[in-house]
Amino acid sequence: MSGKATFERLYNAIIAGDRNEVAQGVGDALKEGIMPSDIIEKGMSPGMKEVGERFARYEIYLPEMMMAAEAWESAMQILEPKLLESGGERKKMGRVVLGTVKGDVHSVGKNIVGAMFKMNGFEVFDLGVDVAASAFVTKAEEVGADIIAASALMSTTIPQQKSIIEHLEARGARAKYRVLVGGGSTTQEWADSIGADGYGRTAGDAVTLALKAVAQR
Ligand code: B12
Repeated sequence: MSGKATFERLYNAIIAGDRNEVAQGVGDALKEGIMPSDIIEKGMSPGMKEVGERFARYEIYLPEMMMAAEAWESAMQILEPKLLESGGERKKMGRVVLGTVKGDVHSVGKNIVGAMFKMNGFEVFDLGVDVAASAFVTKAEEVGADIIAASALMSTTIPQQKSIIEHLEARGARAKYRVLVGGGSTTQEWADSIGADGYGRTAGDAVTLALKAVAQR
C-alpha cells in the first residue's frame, strides 16, 4: 500500500471510530516503515479534525466522537512505545508538569504532547485531565519543574490557563517557570493576552518551545 493510501485508511478508520481497523492500519503502516510521528500527523490527526468538524455541523454526535477518541487511544498504545524508541537515550532536558485544565476532559492532544516531550528527553509529570490551576502550581513547586504545559480545547476552559498564571503570581513564583499553552481553542493572541511564555499549535511546536525555554535558563 502506498503511504498516501495508508494515511487515507487511517483517516477513514478514525472517522469511523473503528479501533480494530485503526490498530491494523497502524501495524501495517509500521511494517511499511512509516514513522510513528507521520502516522499520527498525516493519518490520524486529519481524521480527528474531520470528526470535530462533523460534530460542529451536527452530522455526528457525542457517541461517535467518543468512539473516534477510543480508537485513537488504542492506536497510541502501539505508537507511544515506538515514539519513545525512536527518541533513543537522551540526557535529561528538564521537567515538565503537564495537564488538561479544569473542566476539560480532552486528553488526546495532551497525551501526544507528553509523548513528544518524553521522546525529546523531558521528564514529564502528567496530571491528567480536569486539573485545577492550583494543582499545576503545587506539582511544579513539588518537583522543581522548569515548564508548566497546559492544554485546553474549549472556549469555556481556556480561562483556566490564565488562572494558572494568576496562581503563580499570587505565590510569587511566576519567574520560576515557563508556562506553555496549547490545544484546539488557544491561539497566539490568547497566549500573549494572558502573559504565557509560549503557544504551540502542534506537539512539535510544544517541544521546540520547551527546548528553547530550557536553553535560555
Ligand atoms: C475527541 C473529542 C472529544 C472526546 C475527548 C476524548 C478524549 N479522551 O480526549 C469527548 C467525546 C469526550 C469530547 C467531549 C466533549 N467535547 Co470534544 N472534541 C473532540 C474532538 C473531535 C477532537 C479533539 C482531539 O482529540 N483532537 C486531536 C488532537 C491531536 O488535537 P489537539 O487536542 O488540538 O492537540 C494538538 C494541538 O492542539 C497541540 N496541543 C494540545 N495541547 C497542547 C498543550 C500545549 C502546552 C501545547 C504547546 C500544544 C498542545 O498538540 C496536539 C498535537 O498536535 C474536538 C474537535 C477538534 N478539532 O479539536 C472536539 C471539541 C474540542 N469538543 C467540543 C465539545 C463542545 C465537547 C463537549 C462539550 C460535547 C458535549 N456536548 O458534551 C464535551 C466536553 C467534555 C469536557 N468537559 O471536556 C468542541 C469545543 C468547542 C469550543 N470551541 O469550545 C470541539 C472543538 C468540537 C466542535 N467542533 O464543536 N470531545
